[in-house]
Amino acid sequence: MAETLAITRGLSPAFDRCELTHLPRAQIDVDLAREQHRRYEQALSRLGCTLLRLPGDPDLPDSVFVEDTAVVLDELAILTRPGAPSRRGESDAVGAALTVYRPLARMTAPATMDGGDVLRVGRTLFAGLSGRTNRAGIDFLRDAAAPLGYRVRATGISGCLHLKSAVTGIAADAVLLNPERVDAGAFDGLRVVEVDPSEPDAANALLVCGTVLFPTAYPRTRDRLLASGVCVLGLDVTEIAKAEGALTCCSLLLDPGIPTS
Ligand code: CIR
Repeated sequence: MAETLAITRGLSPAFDRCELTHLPRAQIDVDLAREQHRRYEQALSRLGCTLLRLPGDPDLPDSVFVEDTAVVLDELAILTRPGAPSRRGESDAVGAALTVYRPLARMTAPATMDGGDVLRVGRTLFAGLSGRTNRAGIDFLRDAAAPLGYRVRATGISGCLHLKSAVTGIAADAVLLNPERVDAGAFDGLRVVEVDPSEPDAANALLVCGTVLFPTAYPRTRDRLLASGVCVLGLDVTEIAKAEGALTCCSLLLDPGIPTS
């Protein structure tokens, strides 16, 4: 089986000054958030990932959310230009780590994109048009990825931060989604599991080596996942959720074995 490298980044001491868009600011227990993040990393290791852990940056409150800084394909990594200006300094450290494993392309203005807006299913990249990712960002992604054989599909979302707040992959041929946030019709041909209507934030799950990491806060949707035959591992991420973060945002997963040229 292919090896999986998980790039993560430690929690910034300034984590409680994170960006917030859809949530009111609630007091974050930063020590507990750090412990929850440690358990997340531990779960990735246990599931077979090799961890590459970058240090958190005291000047970059959201730097733990490495997913947003890059879109990693088999052939290329695209360093994004995050939609929130406060996050644009995050890409350099991630780029320095990724350059060992992939050729890099760097997104330039006026394009903006958060990696949380890009969902890969096979050779299709669903790209969320959001408050963080603009049309120019999606065009940049298409220009970089289409010559490599990827199809890029702009996908509308509503009422949430990123595409992956609305839909994530739970198997090679299946997605978990909230139909209030994204049109299920966009995922034609895939098996769709819907979140329980009482758990609108439950669409972010992280598929790692055949197991789905999933927040313990959403038991009804977990039961739907189990009923659909998915193997689920629960994680408590309440403090990370207060920063509008979820499971996919805290890592970049890649096959380190794919050659750089
Ligand atoms: C932000 O607003 O940018 C951070 N507080 C949360 C980013 C979460 N990232 C993700 O879901 N991919």
